[in-house]
Amino acid sequence: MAMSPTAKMAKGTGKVTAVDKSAGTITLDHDPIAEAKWPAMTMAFKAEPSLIESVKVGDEVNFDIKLDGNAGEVVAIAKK
Ligand SMILES: [Cu+2]
Repeated sequence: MAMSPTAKMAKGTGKVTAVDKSAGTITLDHDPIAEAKWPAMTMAFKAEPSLIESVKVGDEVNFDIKLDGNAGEVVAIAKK
């Protein structure tokens, strides 16, 4: 998959508040992410099915995201 010129990586921490396998998303109540200039918020991220299946609602997690504008894709996620 081609990465856009604006895509960059960031690390974050937070809590899983929803997982949606059909939509292909993980919703995270995340702490501030300096690389994205984001305050703490709850938002949905795209993620591969194997990552979506690796977490459940309520998990406290560390994650890596690929940023593209105001959207992000989770590329790695692990329980704290
Ligand atoms: Cu956010």
